[in-house]
Amino acid sequence: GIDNRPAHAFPAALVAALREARHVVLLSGAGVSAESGVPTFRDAMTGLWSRFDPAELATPEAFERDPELVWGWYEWRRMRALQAQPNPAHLAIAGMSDHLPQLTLVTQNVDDLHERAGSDTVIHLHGSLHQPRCATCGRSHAFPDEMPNEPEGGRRLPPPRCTRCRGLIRPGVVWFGESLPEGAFYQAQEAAENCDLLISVGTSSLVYPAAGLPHLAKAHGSQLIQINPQPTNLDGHATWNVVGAAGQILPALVA
Ligand code: BV8
Ligand code: ZN
Repeated sequence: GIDNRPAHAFPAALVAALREARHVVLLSGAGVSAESGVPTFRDAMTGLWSRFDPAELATPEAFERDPELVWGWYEWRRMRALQAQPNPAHLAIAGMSDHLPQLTLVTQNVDDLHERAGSDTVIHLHGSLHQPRCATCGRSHAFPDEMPNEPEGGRRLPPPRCTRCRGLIRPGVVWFGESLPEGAFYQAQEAAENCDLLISVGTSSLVYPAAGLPHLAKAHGSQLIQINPQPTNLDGHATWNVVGAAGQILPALVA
């Protein structure tokens, strides 16, 4: 018959840990959306954007100083996310909640590909490209249906104005120096403290306080699986490092 063993042979102890886990936390980063064609955060500076440092643009100061440049960058990223489709990693994660006693999905990503893959409860630690709001009064803003006119080469785009107070509309993401949505981060911490397995997928583990969650889980006795094609700061802390792409590894892991 056809050999239907997963392409990737995982350590038996890892497979057992996943099978026996009561509560799994999965922490996803931009690497999970990479195979959907959404540039990872540190690769989001391709083409004309490459002359900018993402950490420079993803700040309230940058928006204050040049709202049209920052809005143009986010509209380009939103357009890329709208054009993208969930990949096998997102689909495998959506399927995990069906056969695990408890899965808490925590993402650093600002796209909605987990939701579009069928994950129904997604904790967004860094907000969303799809929930813009007024920078002055906080009122949420509805995007027009049609695709953003892609600022092909990173053209400046004037942000829309709030219909209530005429303030500038800003992206619904958490910028560097801004605090994370309290409820989301509290829920993520709770889950990390109570899980018995945390799977960190597709993140460079550089941005805090999100990057602290795997350490918090370990400090509370959880085991830690990292899935990433590259080495990260988490390597020395993971119980298992699975080197590979999320879209290859996750479907094999949950097969
Ligand atoms: C806060 C939204 C204070 C915007 C983002 C010095 C030391 C420590 C901390 C700090 C410091 N100086 C400043 C800080 C704090 C700062 C921080 O951590 N800075 C870092 C850079 C040092 N943190 C903050 O400012 C946070 N806020 O601390 O507030 C405060 C406290 C109390 C009260 C008030 C204020 C806010 C952080 C949130 C910033 N916003 N995103 C936007 O997206 O534009 S973070 C940004 O980076 C991304 O959104 C993403 O969420 C995050 C992490 O990126 P990754 O997801 O890891 O993506 P990356 O590209 O880095 O890596 C991709 C990985 O995937 C790679 O490892 C790659 O190998 C892998 N990969 C590639 N392909 C695949 C793959 N993996 C699997 N499969 C594949 N196919
Ligand atoms: Zn307003």
